[in-house]
Amino acid sequence: MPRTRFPDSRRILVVAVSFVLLALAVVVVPIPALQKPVTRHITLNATQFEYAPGRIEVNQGDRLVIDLTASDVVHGFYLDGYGIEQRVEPGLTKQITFMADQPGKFHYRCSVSCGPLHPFMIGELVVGPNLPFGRAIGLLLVALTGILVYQWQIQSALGGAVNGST
Ligand SMILES: [Cu+2]
Repeated sequence: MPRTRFPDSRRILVVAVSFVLLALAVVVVPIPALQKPVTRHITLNATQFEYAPGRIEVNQGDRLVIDLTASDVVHGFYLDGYGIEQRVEPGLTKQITFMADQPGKFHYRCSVSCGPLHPFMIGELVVGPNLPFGRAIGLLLVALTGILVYQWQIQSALGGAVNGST
């Protein structure tokens, strides 16, 4: 019976389409890496006993302009790794400007004893490394694996059809 041929050619079409889509994805994904580093304005509010936001994500090379505010008592800001320290009084704004040139995770913590839970007043700055190339390679590997699996499925399906007809 020739009915097995139709699904097989359909599968090949699916493989071809997914290959094109994945190839496009690989081409498109590295584009953000080509973007120039940007200046990021962040308002960071300190309150007993947390920062808002508690997590800041930037890309390596970005320039950060942090407007530090405090909404209750005097708080501080100390950024591990960068050695930046600032202190802010409630109602005022302190601007902290620096280049996120080191990749990694860095804690920022309150540097002014502000109450019983002061030691737990910690936030996290994530400076993403320039890994789009690695990401593209990873995506390519996933795509290749997918294609190989598809081809293997088609071959085993064809093999099954041949065996079934004989
Ligand atoms: Cu504090």
